[in-house]
Amino acid sequence: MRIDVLTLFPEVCEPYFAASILGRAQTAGLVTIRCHNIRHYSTDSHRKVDDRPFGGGPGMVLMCQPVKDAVEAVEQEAGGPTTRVVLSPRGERLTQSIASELAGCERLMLIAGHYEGFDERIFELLKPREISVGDYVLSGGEAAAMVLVDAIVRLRPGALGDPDALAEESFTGGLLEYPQYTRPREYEGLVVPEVLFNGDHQKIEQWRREQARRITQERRPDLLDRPG
Ligand code: 9D3
Repeated sequence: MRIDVLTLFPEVCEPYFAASILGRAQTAGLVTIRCHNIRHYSTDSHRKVDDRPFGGGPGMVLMCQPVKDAVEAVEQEAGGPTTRVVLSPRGERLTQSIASELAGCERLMLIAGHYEGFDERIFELLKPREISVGDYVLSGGEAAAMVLVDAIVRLRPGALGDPDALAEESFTGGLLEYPQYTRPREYEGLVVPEVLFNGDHQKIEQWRREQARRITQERRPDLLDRPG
């Protein structure tokens, strides 16, 4: 899988993609992630990428030219058409099911703006999917792109060190995590539940399922109402 990220701040995204699971997935050849500076594609003599909105109003608007040219140049480089995604507060809210769908793409292009909207014609020309990472305001799409890449890459076969981890996730699908403990057995008078020591793995599984259901009921009853 190849993921290209178009952004005004590639230097912010690159170290994130180089670390931990994403870095290892790249070293292992499971995924290639490339960041590209939209500014490099501006044909303006001052490398301008945004301008004031027609009709007035606050903020700046990302111009069509640098974005359109960047997408076309990078698609050439990537070896063909890509599934295009613009990170935008007005997009559909990211879910595990959307991440899973995008993890099935062989070529992905993520486009992030920074504290500004896109010229609407970018959407008409590029026909991207628009994705938001939640109902709060970020100062740019970079953090959202990092979230999306992370959610996607860990779903690719081999990306997680332990193949049981993904299976466990889909098995307990939709529930919040059960309580976990590690050494020591007692800390500041707080003891680890006895059931975890009796060696009865069926009992342990049952306890964990009950706990996961209880915590989900308490904190996110909405998760129990729907599948996935
Ligand atoms: C209508 C005024 N603002 C919309 C809430 C303008 C605006 C603010 C901040 C436009 C873009 C941004 C930067 N945010 C993103 O690019 C973004 C985002 C977000 O802010 N929240 C959740 N998901 C995302 S994905 C991209």
